Amino acid sequence: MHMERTLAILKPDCVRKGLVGEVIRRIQEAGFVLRALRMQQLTREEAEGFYAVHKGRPFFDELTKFMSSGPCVPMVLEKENAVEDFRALIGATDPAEAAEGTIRHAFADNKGQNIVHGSDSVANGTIEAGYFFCERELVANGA
Ligand code: FUP
Repeated sequence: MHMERTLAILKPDCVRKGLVGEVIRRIQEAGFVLRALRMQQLTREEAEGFYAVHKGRPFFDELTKFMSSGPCVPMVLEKENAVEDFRALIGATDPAEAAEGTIRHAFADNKGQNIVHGSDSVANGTIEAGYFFCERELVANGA
């Protein structure tokens, strides 16, 4: 069995809507193990750094303003096939296109404010986890 890690972020809209517990419940119910988690408000610069691949895109300003607008909850999740399975659990970027039963379909308002982030590849999962957590913050036996 090959364990994989992904970086998830419960975005500021998730926190504002009081959905942190409900979304974590769904994540754990789907078999993901929490290896690290904290609440943190990103500065605008940190949000720009995290989303640097989208720099120059028309939605970049709105996205980084939103992501720094309140506390978020970054977390490192572990599971077999974590990256792909987590993206299936959260659904398409645009909640209007997200499948029924997914987290974004249930809770997201629009493509910009879509409740949760999930890494899009194993390589990016490692890079993104490192953006938020150092190795000693990852617990050996998560929940
Ligand atoms: P995802 O991998 O599903 O988070 O989506 P992307 O990496 O394509 O986009 C990252 C974030 O940019 C999204 F969560 C929201 C924002 N975005 C927009 O606001 N408008 C778009 O057209 C595309 C993305």
